Amino acid sequence: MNLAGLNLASGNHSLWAVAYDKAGAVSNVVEQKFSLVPPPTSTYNSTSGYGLINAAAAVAKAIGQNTFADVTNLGGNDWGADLVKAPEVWAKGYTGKGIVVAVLDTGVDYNHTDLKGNIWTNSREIIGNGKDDDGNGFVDDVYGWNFHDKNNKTLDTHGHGTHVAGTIAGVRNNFGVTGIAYDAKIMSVKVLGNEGGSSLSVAGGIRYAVNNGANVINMSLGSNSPSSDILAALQYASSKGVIVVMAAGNDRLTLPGFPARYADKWGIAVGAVDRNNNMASFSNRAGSNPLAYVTAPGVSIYSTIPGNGYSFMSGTSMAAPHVAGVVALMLSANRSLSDSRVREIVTQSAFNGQNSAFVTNNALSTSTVNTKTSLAYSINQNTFSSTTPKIVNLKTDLNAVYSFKEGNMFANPINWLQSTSFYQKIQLESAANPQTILNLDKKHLLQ
Ligand SMILES: [Ca+2]
Ligand SMILES: [Ca+2]
Ligand SMILES: [Ca+2]
Repeated sequence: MNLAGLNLASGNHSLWAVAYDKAGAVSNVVEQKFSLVPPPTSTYNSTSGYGLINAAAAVAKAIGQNTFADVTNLGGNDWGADLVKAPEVWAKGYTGKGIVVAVLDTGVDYNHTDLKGNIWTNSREIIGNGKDDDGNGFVDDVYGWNFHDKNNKTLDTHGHGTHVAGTIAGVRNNFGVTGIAYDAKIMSVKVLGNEGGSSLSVAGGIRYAVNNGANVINMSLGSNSPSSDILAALQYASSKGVIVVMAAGNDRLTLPGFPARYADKWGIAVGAVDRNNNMASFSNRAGSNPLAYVTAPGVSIYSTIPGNGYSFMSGTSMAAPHVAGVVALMLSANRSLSDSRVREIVTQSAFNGQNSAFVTNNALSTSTVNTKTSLAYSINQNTFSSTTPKIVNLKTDLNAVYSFKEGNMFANPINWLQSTSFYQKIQLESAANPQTILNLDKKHLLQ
C-alpha cells in the first residue's frame, strides 16, 4: 500500500480496517494509529549544496502538499527528467503551461521542429515594419532581442542556447527531446555571441526578460568576475517575482562563478551531476558560504541543436535548464510564488540521501514514519508486523457475522484477506479530521 500523494499532514493518523457483513453493514473495525514526522530539512554542504533538485516534492510544496507519488521512469534519453522526478509532476497535470522562460544565451533556433510549438513571441509587436509598435524600446522584437549585436536577430548560430531551450521546453511528441516543462514558452534573449558576451548585455537581457513577460530566466553563462550591472539586474528580477536560474560554472572550483555566486541573495545556482547523481568532475562546487545551490543532470544531456538536429552536451549549462524547467512547473502550479519562496522550496525539497526507511514502534499503538521522500510514505505489511491493532466497536448493536483474527491483519494482510469471505475496505483517517480520505478495496490492499 502506498500512501504517497495523499498529502497527509505531519501528526497523528489512524488506519482503519473495516469489515462488513453480507448486508453491507459494518461488522468490525481495527484501528492502527501512526504518526508522520516532517521530513528532515535538507542540510547544506560545500560540495553539492542542498543536493539534487526534486520536482515532485518542489511542485507539491508549491501547492501545499508533501510530494507526488512516484511514477514509472521514462528511461532512455529522458533519464534526466526521471532523475529530477518531472514525470511525477506531469502526471498531476502540471506541465509549465502559461509560463515563459527566457533563455539568455547564444540565441535559440525557434524554427526547430521540436521547439517551434513552444516559442514565445511578442504579440504586441509587428515584425518587419521598422517600428517599435509596443513602445518597449526595441524595434521589431517579435522573437526577443539580441543584446550582443543590438538587433532583433535571436536565432542561434552556435548551438548552446538551442540545446538549453530543448531541455526546458522541448515539445512532448513522439520524437527528439521532451522538456522538463514541455508546455512552457521559450523567450530567446541573445546575450552571447559565439565567443561570449559582456556583462552589460547580460544585465540588459535580464531586464528585457523581466519587462516583457518572462517568469523564469535561465542563464547558462558566467565568468569569474563580479558585475554590479548584473547584480542590480538580478535584484530587479527578484523584485518583480522573476526567478533567475544560473549555471555554477565548469571550472572545477570550490565555489560558483558569477553570476551564480549571487544566489546567496537572489536566484538559484545549479551544479551538475551525472545519471547516477554523482557530482560532475568539472562542476563548480557550492562553497562553504551557504547559497541557494542545487544540482541537476549535466553530463551527456540529449537535446536540440540548430537545423532540426540533436546532440549530447555536458556542463552546468545543461544542469541549469533542468532547474529552470522545474521552477516553471512550480509556477504553473502556483503563479504567486516569489523568488524567495521558490528558493526556499527548491532548497528544502532537494535531497541527496537514500530514501528513508520506515521507523516503526509499537508503543502506544503508534508507528513513526519518516517522510523525506515520496517512497517514505509507503506502508507495507512489515511496517506493522510488530504491532497489535486494537478492536474498536463502532456500533455495539452490530452483530459480527464474520470475524477476523485480531492482530493478524497488519502482520499478514494477504492471509487476513484470504481468511475472510466478505467485502472489506481500509479507510485512512486523520485523527484531527475524521473524514475518510482513502478507501482501498481488496485489490489495492494487495499491492
Ligand atoms: Ca518593441
Ligand atoms: Ca515592429
Ligand atoms: Ca520532442
